[in-house]
Amino acid sequence: MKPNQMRTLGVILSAVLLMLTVACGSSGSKKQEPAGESTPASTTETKTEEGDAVSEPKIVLGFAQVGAESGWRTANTKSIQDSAKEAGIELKFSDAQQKQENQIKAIRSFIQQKVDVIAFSPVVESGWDTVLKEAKDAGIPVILTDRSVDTADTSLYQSFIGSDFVEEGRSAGKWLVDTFKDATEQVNIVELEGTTGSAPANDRKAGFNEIIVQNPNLKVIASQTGDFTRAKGKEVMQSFLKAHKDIDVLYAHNDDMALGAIQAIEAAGLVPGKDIIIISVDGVHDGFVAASEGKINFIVECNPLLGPQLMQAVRDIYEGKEVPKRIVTKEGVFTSEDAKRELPNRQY
Ligand code: GYE
Repeated sequence: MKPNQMRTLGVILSAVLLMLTVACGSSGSKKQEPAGESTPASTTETKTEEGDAVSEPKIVLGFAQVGAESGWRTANTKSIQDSAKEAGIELKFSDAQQKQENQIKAIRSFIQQKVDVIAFSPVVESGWDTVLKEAKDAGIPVILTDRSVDTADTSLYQSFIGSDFVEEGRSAGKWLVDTFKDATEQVNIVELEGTTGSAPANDRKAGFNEIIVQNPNLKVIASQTGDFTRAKGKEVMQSFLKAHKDIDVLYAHNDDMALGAIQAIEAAGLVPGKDIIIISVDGVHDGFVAASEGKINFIVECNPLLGPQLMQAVRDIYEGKEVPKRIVTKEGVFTSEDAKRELPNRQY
């Protein structure tokens, strides 16, 4: 039999089996439950030792992404899509456009579709208990990626894979304390915060503040959200520049806001990286370019390539293996000099 005839036969056999399963009213094991939605697209064709083609059910992962607000997010989405493909996992992907209500809707729809595993990067920290309980009651395991949730009941998720944002804030603060260790006058800092209520905004602020108190000259004179976007970063920096004539340092919770702010600083006739020292977090390509040009003085890396670790955890959970409750991503820090050297090696 030719391979395509074989495939057709496989599909027909699957359909017959499916009808039988439905007719018998079998609810069976977890893998049989979503049978009503099984299509040839959700099976992987493998060959037995004799060379016969057999269809295996594919793991179905529902992923509710935050949005497409930054270069970091674009790299993160690509990593998840590429690794799902590589791992042979069927990905149902939803983009919440930075809105919690959209993420909740997406998670509810994944529950209805009876996906095998749900993963998401919560746009804000609080307000997840109800929908997570719905997933738990439906027997669908949940993995948090990138950002965590604020809940007293940690049984609502299996694992959290992502960076330590408090540590990132501390790294930014340490570099600043060191850079201004000989300052004799007040150093005026403005802060562009990430999305209000999000874990990286809360934690990067907290970690930074925890460290800069070591030097009483370091003072945050203004702090406002730029929602992790370039456009907002530019807009808020413009208003900072209007309100304060003596800004020494900008601390931006991500590269995109720093890049927007750089446009505002240049438009005001100032030199980014010299007249105003700039620190940001992420280390995406455009941030690295700005750092290698001396416009950003210090970048704390936050690795967006979480896809491979996520797919591994999805598979492990599906197969009933134990996964660590917390998986921390490894990352570094870069000065302008480091950025110049490292730029050709960056993957995103
Ligand atoms: O730093 C920012 C993105 O959650 C770590 O979200 C992520 C942050 C990242 O929009 O650029």
